[in-house]
Amino acid sequence: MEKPLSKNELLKTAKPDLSGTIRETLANAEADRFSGDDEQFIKFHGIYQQDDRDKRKTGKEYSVMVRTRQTGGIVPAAQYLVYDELARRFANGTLRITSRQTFQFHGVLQKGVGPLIKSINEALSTTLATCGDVNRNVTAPTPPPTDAVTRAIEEDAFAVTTALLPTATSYHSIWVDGVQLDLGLGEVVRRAKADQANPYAPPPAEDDGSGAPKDALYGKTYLPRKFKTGFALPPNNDTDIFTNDLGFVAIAKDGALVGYNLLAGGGLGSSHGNKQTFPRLADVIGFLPRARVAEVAKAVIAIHRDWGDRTDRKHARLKYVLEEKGVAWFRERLAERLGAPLAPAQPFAFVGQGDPFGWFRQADGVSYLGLFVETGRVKDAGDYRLMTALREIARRFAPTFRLTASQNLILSDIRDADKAAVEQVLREHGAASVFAPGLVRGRGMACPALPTCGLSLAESERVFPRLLALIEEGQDAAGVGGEELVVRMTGCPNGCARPYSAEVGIIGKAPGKYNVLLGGNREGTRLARNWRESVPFDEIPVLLSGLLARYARERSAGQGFGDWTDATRDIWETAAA
Ligand code: SRM
Ligand code: SF4
Repeated sequence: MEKPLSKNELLKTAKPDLSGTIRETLANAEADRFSGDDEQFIKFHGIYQQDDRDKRKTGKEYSVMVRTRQTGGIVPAAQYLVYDELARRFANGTLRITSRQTFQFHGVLQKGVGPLIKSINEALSTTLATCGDVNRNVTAPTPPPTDAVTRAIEEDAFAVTTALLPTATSYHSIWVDGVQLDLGLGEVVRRAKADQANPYAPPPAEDDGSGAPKDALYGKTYLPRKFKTGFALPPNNDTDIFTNDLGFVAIAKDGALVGYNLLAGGGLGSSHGNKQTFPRLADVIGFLPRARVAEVAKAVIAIHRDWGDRTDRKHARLKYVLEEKGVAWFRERLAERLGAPLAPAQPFAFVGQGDPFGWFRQADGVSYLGLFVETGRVKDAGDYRLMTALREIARRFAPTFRLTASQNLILSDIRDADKAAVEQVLREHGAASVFAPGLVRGRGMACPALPTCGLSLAESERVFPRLLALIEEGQDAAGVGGEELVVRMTGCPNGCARPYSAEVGIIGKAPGKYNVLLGGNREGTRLARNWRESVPFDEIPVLLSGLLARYARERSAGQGFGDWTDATRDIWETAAA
């Protein structure tokens, strides 16, 4: 007997324009939240219904999280200034850089969501399809382009973004068209616009004569599940490319970008105790010339659309299609859509991942500055006033903001003559810690978890700085202080900060308890695996200190901690005992 479609499939079928009853809820001055079904529709509009989990004992306080789209993490200074204003006016006063190079606004009350989204569009971005069963933000290497190859990758990332945007006609009619706003943001928004077109304008809906608008790529029921696309330029795997559903690894020759190796079928989410769900790294499928990048991206999306599991959302990602049907099958389906098979993949190698910190030359007389942003949270807290400092820098020096896939920030296009003044602004605002975080804090990532994430089982962002400080102490005691160590933490096994591709992954199991994963590598090309389960938070640094001491004694020259743990047999035998 055929399995029934999942509830979300029925919702999409009933309302392919994804409008639900969002309009009605917005018009109801009494409503403090979106209804059950609308909680699914609003995701396609870049919105998640949340409540403050710290306050649940005294009743639910509803708000939403809103996610923007920033291809390759690029945010012009004028757009940043709009976001900064919106965060303070409508959200919780912070901006959260995400692990996919976007910004999230947390704590937005029902009344603020309309003005917030309208203003994001006015500032030439969008929240369309940053969540939901569609292609999400397209990631790309963060450093600003410095040559023909890096410029071409940036162009292609935007081309793929445009090619994969859904039509979703209700988005613009609900949030943008005809919505009158006077937020007093006039000058800020005018500068963001500067008569340019929005790079995230969706494609026109196809008219199939039935009267109902149809999306040429996504059809009426979109994809079976979320879909993630990224670009990487070896040797730095800063976008963690193997964890994407669709990855393009740039292949350059003689200073020119000749094309991409196609990767497909990566994804990390899993559920505790459900063996049908698991993290998976993408397979290398073949090589394509640069000119075909958008066409190939659409073909891969179409395979997910047509073959992904629409009966079980926990089994609906493209990774399960690849796992079950195999790479040869996938190559055949792709060849059918493209008219011919792809050429064999070209050799490539990653040697590491992570962001640059400090000053780097970009062009004659122009530099960029890599900044460490602890757990991606741009905020003012006590003497640390990063949010105010970045506002002043945006106003005075107008750099391009570039959000990294490790939740950090690059400010590019800074004139050499302004370097000292930019640095001074950060120091005067108590943010000197942004310059040289070291190779543990600078490589670390944690997901938001409590109090905003409805799925979290344990703390993450709020306890991560303490955990890393203790791990650094363990490194110092072992005599390996200052060495690179990629530690990532999440409040549940969904893996939003990609702990499965870290050297040390810490994954929430229950309040105060975590699974500890070891054996991933710095290049992000090997998955970490479960080492110990349900470890109390305070015991994690103690256990790791013991391992670090052994690592310092036993490692071979140049061997990273992840490689050493992967190869050290008795660690895994003890774990199994
Ligand atoms: Fe994620 C769901 C936050 C990157 C896998 N993710 C969520 C939600 C929206 C919770 C929810 O559904 O109610 C989280 C909102 C928390 C909050 O309060 O902000 C959330 N995910 C995040 C962010 C903000 C984490 C961060 O520390 O930066 C990242 C936003 C990225 C963006 O800008 O688009 C984020 N999420 C990821 C990644 C990493 C990546 O894409 O590189 C993953 C693992 C890769 C993957 O997709 O397999 C990831 N998030 C998930 C999953 C598991 C999906 C699965 O296949 O099982 C969920 C749950 C779901 O979809 O049902 C989820
Ligand atoms: Fe929430 Fe889990 Fe994602 Fe963390 S990993 S943000 S707890 S869904």
